[in-house]
Amino acid sequence: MNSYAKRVLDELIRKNPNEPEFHQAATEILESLSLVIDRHPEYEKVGLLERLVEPDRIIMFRVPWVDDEGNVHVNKGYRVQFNSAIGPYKGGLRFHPSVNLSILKFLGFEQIFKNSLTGLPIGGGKGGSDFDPKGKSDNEIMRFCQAFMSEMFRHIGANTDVPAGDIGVGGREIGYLFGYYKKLANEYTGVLTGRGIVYGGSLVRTEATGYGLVYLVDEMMRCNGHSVKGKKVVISGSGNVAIYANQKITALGAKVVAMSDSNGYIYHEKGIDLEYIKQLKEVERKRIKEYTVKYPDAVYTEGCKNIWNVPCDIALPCATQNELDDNAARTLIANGVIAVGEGANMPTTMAATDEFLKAGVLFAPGKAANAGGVATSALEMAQSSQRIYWSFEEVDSRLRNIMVEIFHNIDKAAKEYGMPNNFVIGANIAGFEKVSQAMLRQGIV
Ligand code: NDP
Ligand code: 2IT
Repeated sequence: MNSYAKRVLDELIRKNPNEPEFHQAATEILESLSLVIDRHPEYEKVGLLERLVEPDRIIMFRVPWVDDEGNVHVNKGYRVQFNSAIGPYKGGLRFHPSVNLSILKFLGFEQIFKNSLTGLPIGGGKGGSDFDPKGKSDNEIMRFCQAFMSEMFRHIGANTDVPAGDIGVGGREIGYLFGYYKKLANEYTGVLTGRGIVYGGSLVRTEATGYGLVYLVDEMMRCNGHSVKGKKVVISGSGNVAIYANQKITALGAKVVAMSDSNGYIYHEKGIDLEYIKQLKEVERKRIKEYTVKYPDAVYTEGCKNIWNVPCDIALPCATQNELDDNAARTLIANGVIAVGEGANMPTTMAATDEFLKAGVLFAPGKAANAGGVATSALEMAQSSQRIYWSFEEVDSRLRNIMVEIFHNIDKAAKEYGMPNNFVIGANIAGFEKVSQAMLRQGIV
């Protein structure tokens, strides 16, 4: 690693102990950027990396709310405003009991480079809460969202910071959050994305991350002499990203044979019935285990990590960070996997990523592969500012073009730096380019 990058990483680890996910994301990115830093000694003179790894600000707050029985609960709320060099802070909100500062800093840091890769003017941020939406009534969800927004509203704005969804935050939550923001701020602006179509949202935003993932994987495979058509696919997760990745890759002629939730996974040799998954997960909010009630020929296995034992040509991890380790990677490789596309953020451990790269598996890293969600959020912002709506076809075709362009940009960067087909390095370098230039020109801020 370049000595300046190494010093910044060592300092980061020393100053931010107990943040393993943030260390992991920073290590991968700073290692990749070493190649660029070697060519640009001027970055060190202006402390560019020190400023890049330190968030602009972190907002932490108490979220008190009352459940249906009248009991008072207190959760932690966060917004990490990481970098605004190329646009207002932009990134999702995650509601999950595992949420802590380390996870939100890793997500916010990744978001800077992802958002830059989209080619659109958006900075990097992330937020959320350790609140667990599972098993809560709609009224409890609404009260929690209102309590969360009653603090967050003073820190966000259509030109300042524009949150969206992530794990545990979908259309229902965005609706409650937006309603309360509007009431507190007394303004109707595009302050959140992922809004419902009837109150200012964009068509395709719901499908965007999953569709975008498949557009990028399809292009990566095509450029390397393969096709998605006829391939066997395993997708982890059964949330927003997983569902629409399944829908698009199935439409392109592939067969999805396994999906999961945090309890376990289902294997259905005939191909997963996605409409039934949508009914179970989006409408009834049930466990994936229930799939076997309608399809007794499908097999349910307890424990989500073992989903990677299912042989496949394409693996799409779409659940959460570090869900695919080096053991799983070796199993997938032994079973002949051709391509891996990260729908989730950092689902593959560093050791697993190394296994894929060593084996010559086509590996699309999350900050490129799942950028379709935030890219379509930026298209939602553009429509909101102009107070117009684009058709489904218009947004979908822009999304597809953006994903194809991202693939070619990361491919080009990888080649330029002598690392062909290493899209991890390609994505980190291509994402850094615009942000670093913007930071240089804006002075020491
Ligand atoms: P959802 O909440 O809609 O779905 C999450 C899915 O992942 C569920 O099936 C959930 O299972 C599973 N899951 C969550 N946590 C864990 C865990 N600790 N172990 C195993 N499985 C888990 O979230 P999304 O689909 O929106 O997000 C999935 C991933 O994609 C995340 O990494 C997110 O950051 C990333 N992403 C999302 C984007 C978006 O636009 N939504 C954009 C880009 C990336 P269960 O129901 O049991 O909890
Ligand atoms: O990780 C991500 O890119 C998201 N959760 C989507 C963020 C957004 O602002 O649409």
